[in-house]
Amino acid sequence: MIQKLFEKDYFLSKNQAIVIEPRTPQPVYPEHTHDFNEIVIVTDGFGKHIINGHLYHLYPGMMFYVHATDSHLYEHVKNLHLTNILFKMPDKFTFINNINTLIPNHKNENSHYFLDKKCNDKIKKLVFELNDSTLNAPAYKESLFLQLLILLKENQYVEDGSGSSDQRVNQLLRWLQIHFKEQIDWALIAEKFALSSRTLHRKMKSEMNITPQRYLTKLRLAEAYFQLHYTESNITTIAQNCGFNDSSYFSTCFKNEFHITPKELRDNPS
Ligand code: RM4
Ligand code: NI
Repeated sequence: MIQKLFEKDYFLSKNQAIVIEPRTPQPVYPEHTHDFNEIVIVTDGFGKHIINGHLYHLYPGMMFYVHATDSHLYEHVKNLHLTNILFKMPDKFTFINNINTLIPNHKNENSHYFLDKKCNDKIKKLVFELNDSTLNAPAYKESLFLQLLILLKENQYVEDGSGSSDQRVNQLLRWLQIHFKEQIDWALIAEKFALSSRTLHRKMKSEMNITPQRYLTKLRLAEAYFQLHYTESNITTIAQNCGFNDSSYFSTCFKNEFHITPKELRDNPS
């Protein structure tokens, strides 16, 4: 039975349409739906977010929208810090309407975005004021929320290979989150996002202290761990599913990453 969360447990009054729930950290949290919506900003750490059956790896600087009826959960969290912005259904807002036009209405693929770092301070400030209980007038809160929605919308990356090179690196990372199971040709991918291989390498090293190939391997291994744990597929199939052609190479990488072999994990799920 999927748990359902109710607004009466999170919102103080009928007039309150928005509430900030910091999750520092966000623990593992089981699958649930809501009668309210969420905007989630990842401020620190890592984790897996599974929403409507789709897996997303969370990294600092990402954000996503959760519609009330989406069902989602958090897994494999590692110091995951989230700012959770809960908001009621649009008809419960008094002063602003049509907020739906500022929120993507997709169900899965494009619900996760990277945010441009340059708007971090503005977001922080708006979240802080939204959370300030000395300024409780609904009109004021709604106006802050409206500003936040616009700011988020304007600073999300789309995968069109445009923008600054930092933005394009972020687009590429997001693309990889979706396509990591496929065979990756780095030269082609770099070209797709208008980056030279050297720039890609240098930016990832300096920003994340990781090489592109290592990052790809991490995405694949995290998925493999998940499949070993939660599916019945055999190890060779899982290796292939996750983009590894050679299952003994897969086992070596897996062991390096998790200090346990795929077989040990399968035989001994903890
Ligand atoms: C949980 C988790 C859920 C959210 C509730 C309000 O810790 O973040 O996603 O719906 O809080
Ligand atoms: Ni939720």
